[in-house]
Amino acid sequence: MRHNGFIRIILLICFCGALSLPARAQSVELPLGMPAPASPVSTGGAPAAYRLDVRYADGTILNPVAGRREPVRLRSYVSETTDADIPFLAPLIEAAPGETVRLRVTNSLPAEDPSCHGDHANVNVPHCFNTTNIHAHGFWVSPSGNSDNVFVSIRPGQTLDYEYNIPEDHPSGTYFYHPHHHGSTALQVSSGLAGALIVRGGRVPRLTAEGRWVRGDLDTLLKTPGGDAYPERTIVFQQIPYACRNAEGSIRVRDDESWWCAESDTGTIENYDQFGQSTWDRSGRFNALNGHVMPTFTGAHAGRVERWRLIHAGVRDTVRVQLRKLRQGAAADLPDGQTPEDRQAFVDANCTGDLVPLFSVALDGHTRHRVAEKRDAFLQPGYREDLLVMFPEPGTYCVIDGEIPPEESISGRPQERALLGYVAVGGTAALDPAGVAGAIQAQLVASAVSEFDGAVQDAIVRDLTAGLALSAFVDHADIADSEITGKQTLGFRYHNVNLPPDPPRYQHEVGTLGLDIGGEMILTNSQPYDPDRIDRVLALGGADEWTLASFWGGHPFHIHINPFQIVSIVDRDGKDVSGPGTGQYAGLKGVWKDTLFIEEGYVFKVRSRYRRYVGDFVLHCHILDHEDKGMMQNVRIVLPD
Ligand SMILES: [Cu+2]
Repeated sequence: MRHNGFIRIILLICFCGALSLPARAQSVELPLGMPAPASPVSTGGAPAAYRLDVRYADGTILNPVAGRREPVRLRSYVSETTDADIPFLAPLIEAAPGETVRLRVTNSLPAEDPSCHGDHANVNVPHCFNTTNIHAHGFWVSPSGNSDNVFVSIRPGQTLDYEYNIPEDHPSGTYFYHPHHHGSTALQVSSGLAGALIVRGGRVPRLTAEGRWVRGDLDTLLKTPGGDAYPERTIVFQQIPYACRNAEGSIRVRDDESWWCAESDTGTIENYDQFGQSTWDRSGRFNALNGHVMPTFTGAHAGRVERWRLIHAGVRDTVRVQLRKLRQGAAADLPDGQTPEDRQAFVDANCTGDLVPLFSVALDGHTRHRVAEKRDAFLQPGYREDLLVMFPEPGTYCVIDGEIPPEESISGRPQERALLGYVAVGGTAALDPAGVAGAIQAQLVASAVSEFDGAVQDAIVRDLTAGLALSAFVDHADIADSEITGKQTLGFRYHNVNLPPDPPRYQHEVGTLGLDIGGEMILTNSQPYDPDRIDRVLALGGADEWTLASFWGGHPFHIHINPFQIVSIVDRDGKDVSGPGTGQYAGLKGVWKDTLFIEEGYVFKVRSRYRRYVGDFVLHCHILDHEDKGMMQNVRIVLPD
């Protein structure tokens, strides 16, 4: 949010008392950079399961501007390993292809749920905030029964045992879980009900007699010559828009509409007035990384490859991860400036090193065709990205949320550069930053030589030497023109359905695409969600080409169960921006994903094949309050005929 100087002076005069600025807040050290793993427990004669208790829990979240940790009371997944200080970070769950993952989810939220009373004739008005369920985001499993079925309602006092039968041929990779009960999804996910879900695979790639790949898991390559997995950091990004309310129940706001909490307040998320286009900016909250605002990740060594698994588990901010070394002599302070511009000035003054190159190996859990060297990881809500990171020399590095132009951000507003945290890097290596790519390549080749034999080793080394190709590890075969059996079109919009002087009431819709008489693309059949309507019937065994567009604002498209392969992304000037280059879509051509930001005015083509699973599931916008308000469709996969 942009303030002029006058407003800033007023702010300082009016709110110094309320803010009570003490000494600079300290950064929390996170030695491993992983959420605590859940531990499976016996469930009374039944097979072991991970227990997740959905309940209110008290914790604190650092607000560097207020100079203190602010108390919060949020709906949380509580398990045996929950850290009492940060209960809103759900435990990490790991699984393997061929395994059955069991989650015993108990809803211990209060039965008395005022949001569930009254007339809910309109299902697209948020409601029933204490009713829940679970979605395994990105999992290729059955959408029915007690598998990845988002039509289930777990009401207060109820328990459901989920079972995900992960097929033998499920890709290994980075996924996440969160509630998906229409009407309360955004409120619950934003409260911290989201956790990392990692599938680890040990399938070694093989070559057929004809010289074709039987693909293996990238995990089998990302090992040191000693056979240990590269050191890992799994970083869950959360945006928890807690608010404090006055006696009348309104959010405490300053004259400029920014939010504040009194020292005796406890922040909560109890209403959809905490979600909206400008609310994240006005909230003054900060991204939490594994439950902590601006933590310092430790344990890194210069010249050593790490695997970072980034998970965007928030709903209201676009995050553009960049790494730069902290200026020599600067302290790793937490910026506590009153405005985003003040805090950006801190980043610009202190995080002055060159951008550390990042090497992207997977998106949304799916291994890329080749390693992509880049300078930022652009994370929209629901995205995951796996990176190889090598710090060229020891020292402290800033983790930065880079500047974002309005059309590329889900808020539709410009975002200033912000500090997300630090990494403390030890060791003695001193690489020229331009030499990092060569060092990563050498490490991967050494890993291949150590892990694989014979013709497989030769082919993988050849691949890595030729532009870091990963052909032996790509999970899905490309969808060729000849495989396409049909077409789907989809458009998002929201629009004001009340005329002045009524307050704006926005209707959130999904439709199909058509052409007007002038040949311009238009939205057709656009409607808000109807739980009783099946919007699309798809044939098992088929493969469709989808054309996607947005007609007001940008919206992250997410579809459950089957991922899609990106064919082209054409900008407003008619240029395909999914090839090599810079920007959030660079290098996406041919990549598999399950969530994709549909920027307004662009045309997206993706392909998806419908394999193995029949049943009903959903597609929707991953700005989850848009989903709760109707930007969702029911999809059914049936046997042909
Ligand atoms: Cu949306």
